[in-house]
Amino acid sequence: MRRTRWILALLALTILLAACSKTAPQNTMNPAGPTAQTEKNLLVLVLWPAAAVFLVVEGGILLISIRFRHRKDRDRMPPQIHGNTRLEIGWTIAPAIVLAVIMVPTVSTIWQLARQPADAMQITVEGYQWWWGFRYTDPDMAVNYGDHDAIVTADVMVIPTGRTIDLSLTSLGGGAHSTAGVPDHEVIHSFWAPRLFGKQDVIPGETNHIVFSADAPGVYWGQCAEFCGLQHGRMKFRIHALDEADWQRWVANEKDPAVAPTKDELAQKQGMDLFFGNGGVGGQCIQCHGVGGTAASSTAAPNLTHFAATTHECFAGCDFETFNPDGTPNIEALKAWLRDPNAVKLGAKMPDYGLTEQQIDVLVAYLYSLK
Ligand code: HEC
Ligand SMILES: [Cu+2]
Repeated sequence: MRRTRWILALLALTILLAACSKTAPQNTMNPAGPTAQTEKNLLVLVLWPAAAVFLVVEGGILLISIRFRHRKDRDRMPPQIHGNTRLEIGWTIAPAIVLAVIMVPTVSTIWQLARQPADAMQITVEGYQWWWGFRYTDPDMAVNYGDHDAIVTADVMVIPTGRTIDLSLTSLGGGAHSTAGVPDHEVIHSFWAPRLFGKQDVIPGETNHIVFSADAPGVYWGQCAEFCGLQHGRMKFRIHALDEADWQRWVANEKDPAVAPTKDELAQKQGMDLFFGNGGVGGQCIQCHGVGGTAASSTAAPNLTHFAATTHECFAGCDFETFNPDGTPNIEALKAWLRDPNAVKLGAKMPDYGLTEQQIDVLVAYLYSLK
């Protein structure tokens, strides 16, 4: 009995102390932009009345159960009261008033957050099983090659600090698994970066919106918040807010096509040949992956045009770091991914191609040349 009590107390303490984590990149209580701030204000506003109600109700239960508990010298039943009109009217009206008052800031916040300013920057967020894609659809974000399509990234959404951004959220099929033109794996996700904005559902065939901005440069973490299958828990992303100069540099780089390796960069060149199936070997990669400025234009999997750009910190649903802490390529992580995606992320919609170590080496060299 004593032991159980100790174990329970320790468990409770562990849960409590977990709340003290210093590295809490997904802390709603630490907003980093106006949308998250507005949502937090409302949360806190409702929290206090809720806390008061909690104390009164739970305190009342505790008080009554202690005060009227069974004692040896007492009759089994204390006197029973039935029906008290004044009390009943009271506890019906009081909560109604509390709810009516709370409704005023709640409804006005809903309207406020639903506003879509005309001058906001437009980014389409695409939810796949199990990674996020980002499409920059403003005319001035078109790439400067081919058909001048939008800049597309995966895993990390890069934004300019202080600019209002209007996200259009859609759910799309993962992998090249469309059957007779009907995409598979279109499921409901939810987009959530707690320090920047609250959750919003991502529904096939619908377009939901989040309007937000980031106050300061930095990296803000987020993840899928609606169960969407096996790897839902590892469907993460990051939002990287850059200052104006870095943002301009990033945009200029993203607008350029992927740089093709020269003859002298032998490993990279061999990797590229394998990727595209030049010379008859390989070529599976381009069934799903797009590389800007080349014949690879599929949108079924993460776009790899600037896979090795420094802002592309993480890959495959941000499960793996693209770079080591010292900034060098995280070659081991990418090798493990190419050896067998399902071994490191069970269920991933990228098959194992039984690549040899030599093939993996040259593919890694090619992918890390895509800056
Ligand atoms: C059948 C479609 C398909 C094919 C073919 C395919 N991939 Fe993938 N690939 C995916 C999907 C889907 C993901 C994302 C999976 C996830 O995160 O759950 C992915 C992720 C990746 C990533 C991480 C990208 C990022 O930025 O997150 C790399 C790198 C990659 N694949 C390389 C390759 C290479 C190299 C080949 C050829 C050997 C290849 N892929 C063939 C579907 C495919
Ligand atoms: Cu999801």
